[in-house]
This record gives sequence, C-alpha cells and structure tokens, in this order.
Amino acid sequence: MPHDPSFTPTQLAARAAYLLRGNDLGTMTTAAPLLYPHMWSWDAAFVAIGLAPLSVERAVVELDTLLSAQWGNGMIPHIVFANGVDGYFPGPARWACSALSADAPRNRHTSGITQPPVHAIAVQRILDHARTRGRSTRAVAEAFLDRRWNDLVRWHRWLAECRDPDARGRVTMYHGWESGMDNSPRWDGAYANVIPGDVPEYQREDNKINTDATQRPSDLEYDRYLWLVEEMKAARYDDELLSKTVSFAVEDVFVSAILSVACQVLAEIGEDHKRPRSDVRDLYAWADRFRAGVIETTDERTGAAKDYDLRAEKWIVTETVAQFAPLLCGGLPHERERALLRLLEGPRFCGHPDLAYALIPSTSPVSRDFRPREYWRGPVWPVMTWLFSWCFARRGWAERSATLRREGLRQASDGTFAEYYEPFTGEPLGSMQQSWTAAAVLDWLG
Ligand code: 9WN
Repeated sequence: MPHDPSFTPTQLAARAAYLLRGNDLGTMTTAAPLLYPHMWSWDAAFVAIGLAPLSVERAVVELDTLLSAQWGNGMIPHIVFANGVDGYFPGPARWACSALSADAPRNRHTSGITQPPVHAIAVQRILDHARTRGRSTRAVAEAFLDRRWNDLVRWHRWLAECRDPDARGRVTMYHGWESGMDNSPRWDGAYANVIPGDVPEYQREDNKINTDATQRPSDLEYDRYLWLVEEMKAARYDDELLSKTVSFAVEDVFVSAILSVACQVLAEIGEDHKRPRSDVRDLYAWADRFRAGVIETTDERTGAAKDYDLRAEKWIVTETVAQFAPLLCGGLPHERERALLRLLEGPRFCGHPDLAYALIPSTSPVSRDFRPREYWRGPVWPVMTWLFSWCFARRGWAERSATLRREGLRQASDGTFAEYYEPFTGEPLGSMQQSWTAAAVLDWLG
C-alpha cells in the first residue's frame, strides 16, 4: 500500500523549500546531503527550476556556479565538486581532469564526463518567474542571459558537434553515468562488452551511505564504471580520441530528445531576447536534427524509440522510460504517436494494475529486466515525472500533464523527497532529501 499522504500542499512546499535551503552550500546546492554531497549537472538545472519560484536571484546563482565550471570545449561536466568536501567516489583526484586536459577549468574541480542537457528548460523557468516579479528581479534574469548566452550556445554546440560528429541526430555517450540513468537495462549489453583491465584500487562511498545493496549498482558494475574512467583518462578526455578508444559508446535516444527540446527552448528564448540570428538558426537546426534522429529509431507500429550500441553495431531494445523519448520532442506521425501514448498509459507502464501511482516506472513491470527496488531498473523517479509533465504541457497535452503532476504530488506527499520510489508499494528509496525531488514539488506547487 502507498504511504498515507501526510502533508498538505502548503506543508509540502514549505518542507521542500526548507530542504533546498538545507542542501545549499552557498553558491551550489548538493544533489543530496549524504549520498551526493556535490553539484551534479542535470540536478543543478532541476534545482534551479525549484529555486526559481522561491528566488530568481538564487536560481541564477545555481546556474552561474555550474557554468563557471564549463570546460573550454563547451562541455558542462557531470559533477562540479564542492571545495573541501569529500564523501563521494570517484572524487577530483581520481578524475585528474586539470592534469590531463587543457579544456578542464583551472578554478574548479570537475568530473570528465557530461550529463543530459536540461539546462535551457531551467533558463526558461527562471525567465517565466522573473516576468512575474519586479523590475530589479527581471534585470537579474536579463543580465544572466546576457552573461551566459554564449556559454549556453557553446554547450549545445559541443553536444551537436563533438557528440554527434557525423550529424546522425543522436548524442553519443561514453559512460552510463552520462545518460543520468546509470545502470538502466538499456546499457546491459554495452556494459557486457566492457572488460575491466587494471582498475587502480578504490573504495566505494555510496554503499556506506545506502547500505541496502539492492538499491545501488553492484561491485562488478562499479568496476566497469571505474574502468571506463581509466580509458577516458588514457585519452586525456579528448573528444576525438574517446570516440575511437572507449569501450562503451552508445547513441542515447533519451538524451537526444532532451537535446532537441533544449535547443528548441533556447532558440525561442534567443528570438524573444534578440540574440544573434546565427545562434538562433543553429539552435533550430539542431532541434530539428536531433528530433529526426530520435524519430528514425522508432518502431513503426508502437512508436517506441531505441538506443544504438556503436561498439556492437546493434540497436538496443529494452522496455524502459527511454522508449517514450519521442513524446518529449515530438515529430512522430500522428498514428504512431497515439500508439506510443497508448503504450505509456496502458498496462505495460502507467496503467499497470499493481502500481501505487499512475506514474512511469524506469523499467516496465512486465519486462524481464524489471527489478522494483534496483537503481534505474524499475523504481519511479519523481524528476522524470516532472520532465514528462513539463514536456506534455508544452506539447499542448494539458490533461496528461496534470495527471502526472497530480500523481507525482500524491507520491511526494510522504515528505521524504526520496530519490526514487518502489512502484508497487510507494516505498521511498535511495537517497532521502534529494534536491531535485524537492525542486519538482516546488515547481508543481509554485
Ligand atoms: C553518478 C545525482 C546523480 C544523478 C544521476 C543518478 C546518480 C551518480 C551515482 O545520482 O548518479 O553520476 O553515484 O549514482 O543516476 O542521474 O544525476 O543525483
């Protein structure tokens, strides 16, 4: 049974705001207080979305901190490490970015990989909120856009040019961590071909904090994660070398859909705010390219999208949330889109009769890969609910968006702000006090 809803919306919003204040280190918000004591890239964007209704100024600071760690080539790194904070492995010493790459920032420690590009959505939410505020707040948002426009375009350009050099319309990822869905069954085949060589000794930190082994990736998975880091270090994080040498390389259809949406959103912002026409043109072109790349992967009958394993030269067919990528960016022919919506709302996903809430499980409960408590293999991620709900509203599906919001809020009303939830029982799992869960709630209630 789901946990009894214990908090009213007002109480829940107050607790969410309190949580973000508690996780605030000053100019960055940790992804979670214990398990993730640093800034993560896509978490930071969602955090900014949650901060915007509380303080546009503070939301801007969050994105400024993230962008101040952008690499010379345009990459936004997946982690920006908090100064003087340990407690997460791999930390700065293991990544050794500034020693190996001239592109790594000198003033900040970061990881050497990236994460999904949801940041333009955060910029848009900040501008939306600023519009309802006084002149000085609007000026803060405008100044942010002036200051960071080029960085945001550089970020999208890097993804388009360095992670899709042959213009196939899909973003290549060299690590499951880059997808944000670390050990989703989507990556099982690709990881099976990663044979860890001499991985320098290491101690995991995550399993000291979350001691339930079923909720986190296994040791063998970690060996592979760490081996890929060694391969990247050997390539000095050089984009071209990575494409030839890293033993994990997949075209991620979900990230590609996000990139398409983000380029579209940023192009629209650019038009509204009179940014250079050539930037706006490039952004629209990338939005189209990645939308087409996503659509090209879809099943003719169901509309479901798939990833591609570049090393094995094989399509990856799994029943996960990523199948619904085309619903984020649009572009499917009408009938195929209706079929995909039926799949989403039917018994293989949100309409499964045993679900506690009608929300999208990370892996379909009827898939043989489904594990209700395991990381990215079954549980529901509130932040994914938020992303779909926001994209659906943007696509004009007000009712579908409202349903996800309503169910998402029911799930969150236990007040734990869990990283993810068991789909049948509604049990909160993973890290508690996860910043992006609080952020989703704040946006919904804002
Ligand atoms: C590795 C911070 C991050 C999220 C990811 C999520 C998890 C890290 C980990 O936590 O990844 O990057 O140690 O498991 O999978 O999406 O950004 O919340």
